[in-house]
Amino acid sequence: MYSQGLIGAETETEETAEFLDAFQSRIDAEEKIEPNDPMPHAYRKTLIRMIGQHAHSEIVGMLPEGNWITRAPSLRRKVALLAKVQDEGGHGLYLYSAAETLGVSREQMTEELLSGTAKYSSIFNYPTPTWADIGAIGWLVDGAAIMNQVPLCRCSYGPYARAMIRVCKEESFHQRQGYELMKSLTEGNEDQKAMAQDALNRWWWPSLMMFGPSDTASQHSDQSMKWKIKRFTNDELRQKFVDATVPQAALIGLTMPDPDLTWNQGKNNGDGGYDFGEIDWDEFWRVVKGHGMMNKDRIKARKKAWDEGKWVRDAALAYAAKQNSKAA
Ligand code: FAQ
Repeated sequence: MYSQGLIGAETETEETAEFLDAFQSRIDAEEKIEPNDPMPHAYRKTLIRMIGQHAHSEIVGMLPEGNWITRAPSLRRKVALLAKVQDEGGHGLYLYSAAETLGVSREQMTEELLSGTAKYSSIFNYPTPTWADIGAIGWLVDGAAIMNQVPLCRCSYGPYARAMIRVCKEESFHQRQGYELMKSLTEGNEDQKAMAQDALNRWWWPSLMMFGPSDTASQHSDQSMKWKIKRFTNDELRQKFVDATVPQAALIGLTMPDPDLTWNQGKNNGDGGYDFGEIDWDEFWRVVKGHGMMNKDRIKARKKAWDEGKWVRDAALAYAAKQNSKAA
């Protein structure tokens, strides 16, 4: 049972076969499920897990790029980077709000992130040692995020679907600024070109891992597809991302760090697509389980921000309590 008193807080609904069938019929009819609608406990739980992890990813995802705000090479780049990082913070806030409609509190979600019981995207556990990493994140990480999130605009849960519409518009701008940054580097001197290639080499495989385990290993995909939370499987989205991104690299003269990458006309029902090399799943699970290069730093930074923000939360609550007592 999640905290009562919040919008959408779970009430005891007996999950008879009739209730579950009626719920599935609404999903099949493409009706949106709204916070106060009855829903199976497992549907609510899946959404809290997924939206919560998504929110944490946006907030933790501010850190790798935030690392470069003070060192952006021009005012134009600094303004764009500042705006982008701020957008990611905004996405986190919409998503925490969307999760709260399911009856979980933001404090509870944050505690789960800080204690390691809630996950966030593996991608944000890689370091950003060079300026080209900012281009690679925009181009590849935001590019992968868009591929994953555009279908989420049609998610069966209304508040998540609606939050995704604005998020995707902003991610699209982020992707373009990243690609434009990479393009500028590839048009620069040999060192700048090498810096762009090195960033692509380091970010390519982790970007493919963002889509999650392969379909045979994914625990939640089948049920989430049935509930129309997910519209495509992890492998389907990963393939779409590879097919869209490989020509973009070629266009700016960069080489994908995958010797097994080959065009296969037989893929995608004859429309063609790329075969690509084996993902290092050991690395993926290591990072997901907290043993990536930056996991400890990321959680430490979030804990510091949470602890140092306590007085603000206390002051806001005290102010709200005072206003309420005046109104009563
Ligand atoms: N990292 O059964 P599945 C962004 C976990 S936002 C860590 O396939 P599911 C914006 C998964 O949670 C990026 N853990 O799970 C930005 C599950 O564990 P659990 C985030 C991962 O949910 C850009 C287990 O593995 N996007 O980048 C990962 O059906 C630039 C089994 O997996 C979202 O969250 C991973 N990569 O599919 C910000 C989008 N993959 O929970 C700043 C919404 C899987 O049972 C800068 N989420 N796991 O303990 C989704 O679409 C899905 O949740 C997936 C995973 C596709 C991520």
